[in-house]
Amino acid sequence: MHSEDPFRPHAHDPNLEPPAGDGSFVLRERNGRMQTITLPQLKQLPYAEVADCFIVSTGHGTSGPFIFGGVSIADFMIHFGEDEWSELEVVSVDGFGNRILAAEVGGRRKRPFLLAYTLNGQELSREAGLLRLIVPQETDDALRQVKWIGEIRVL
Ligand SMILES: Nc1nc2c(c(=O)[nH]1)N[C@H]1C(S)=C(S)[C@@H](COP(=O)(O)O)O[C@H]1N2
Ligand SMILES: [Mo]
Repeated sequence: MHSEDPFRPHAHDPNLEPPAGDGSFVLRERNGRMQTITLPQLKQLPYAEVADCFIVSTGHGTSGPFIFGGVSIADFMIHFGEDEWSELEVVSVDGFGNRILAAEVGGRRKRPFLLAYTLNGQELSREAGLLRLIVPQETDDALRQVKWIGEIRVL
């Protein structure tokens, strides 16, 4: 992990050596409690798909359209009993991160923010991030599309 602020990435180069891991991550709750959540656990939660997603990079072009599938951030937070959160930090194991505000994911969204573990109906490969934050609305520099999620902090 590098030492820069994960919320202010300095480089847009793709990570050519995907970090180790099996897709599990740590949820740090508002009360400070930590729990490890595995991909099989996530697969028990309601599944949602969002089509026509693009990964838009200033540095290396646009890819897509993709259908990403997984659990919506809203369902995930409800399931884990965190109903009074205001902000999440989603941080990858390679030190890349993004913040999500509750107001962005509230209500019933047609194109929900996802903890995605499928791409076009197949499991996400390690190269593609294993478990990845998908923000369908982001169409500029892909800084919100966090691959290899390692920790989610509830604030
Ligand atoms: N964990 C992690 N996620 C990341 C990055 C990264 O370096 N590490 N780079 C971001 C940037 S800048 C881009 S352009 C996209 C690239 O996604 P792709 O590999 O699907 O093209 O991933 C985003 N998510
Ligand atoms: Mo990027």
